[in-house]
Amino acid sequence: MKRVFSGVQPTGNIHIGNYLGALKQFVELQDENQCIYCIVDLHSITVPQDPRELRKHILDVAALYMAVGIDPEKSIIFVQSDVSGHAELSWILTCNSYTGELSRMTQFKDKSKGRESAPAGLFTYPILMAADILLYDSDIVPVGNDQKQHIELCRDIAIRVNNTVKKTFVVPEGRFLKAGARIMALDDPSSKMSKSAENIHSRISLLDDDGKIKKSIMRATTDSEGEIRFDPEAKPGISNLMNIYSAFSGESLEDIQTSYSGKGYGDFKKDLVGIVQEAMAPIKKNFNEIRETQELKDILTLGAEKAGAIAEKTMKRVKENFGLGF
Ligand code: ATP
Ligand code: LTN
Repeated sequence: MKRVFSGVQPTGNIHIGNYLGALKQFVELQDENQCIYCIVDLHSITVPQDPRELRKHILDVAALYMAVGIDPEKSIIFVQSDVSGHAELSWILTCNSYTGELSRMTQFKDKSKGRESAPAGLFTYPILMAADILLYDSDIVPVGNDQKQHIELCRDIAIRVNNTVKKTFVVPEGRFLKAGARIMALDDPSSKMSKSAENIHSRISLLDDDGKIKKSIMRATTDSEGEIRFDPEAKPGISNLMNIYSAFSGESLEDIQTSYSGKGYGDFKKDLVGIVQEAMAPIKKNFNEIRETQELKDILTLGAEKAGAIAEKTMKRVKENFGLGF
């Protein structure tokens, strides 16, 4: 059995980009692997958070994990700050990382753009992510395309430690889905769909009601050509919508193109509204059933115990290999 690890930040409303890029894979992988899914609250404080909102979002993500189909009987679900090994290993890896490689991370460059000085946590964020992954001897890391560079860095750090200190870490691999790996903003197909964008119609959150889903899709940016054809370069708006259609329906892009030949964007969008509404309905129902229960907190407590036991073993090995302690 392979070990799978991934995480989502509790920073806002999880959207269909997060779902199609990451969460959908989490569910698919859990039958044949040992899966560990984390709510990465330590990552979220790289930017200022309101403490009350943060606590709320942590439970929201936990409930959404379960609402999309992650089964706590099969997978471990836990909160990052509940296992101290993440922060501990992160420091050890920081001492084996270089400012040069961190400076090349495009996410850091984007998030620190225009600032004279950026929070140090934003800079070292990928090291904490590497610690998350390496702490569990993970083989596979399911994520969206935007995390490719971070996974590469994690591999580089693992290989470096294995070569220069002692063979300590499993070198993991990223896993990316074809159709959902990079869902773009509905109002601006040149930037990725994001939790933090100001315009709420740029994204569809998993808990949006049917009216909001309809509004966001019907006003999504397309082009003046009116032809439903997959061409991300020339027609990024409709291509993004086709990707979403394909990821939710399971139909190939070619089949979608054929079945909508001669039809207009209005018809296509109306059908997409139905598909997305139908996919979101059970998620919302499941979420509402679990979100306010004690069971949810119990699952996180048990998850932290299970994750903590694995992490402890790794930390013992790491400390021994580095000569830390006595
Ligand atoms: P956002 O930018 O929306 O705030 P994020 O990338 O900062 O999200 P997370 O919430 O931790 O951070 O992302 C969780 C998972 O969702 C990651 O695997 C990430 O790659 C994936 N993901 C985020 N946005 C998209 C997107 N637009 N398309 C596909 N996958 C995405
Ligand atoms: N950086 C990731 C979230 C994340 C993660 C991880 C993903 C933190 N630690 C470990 C996979 C494995 C993001 O999506 N922004």
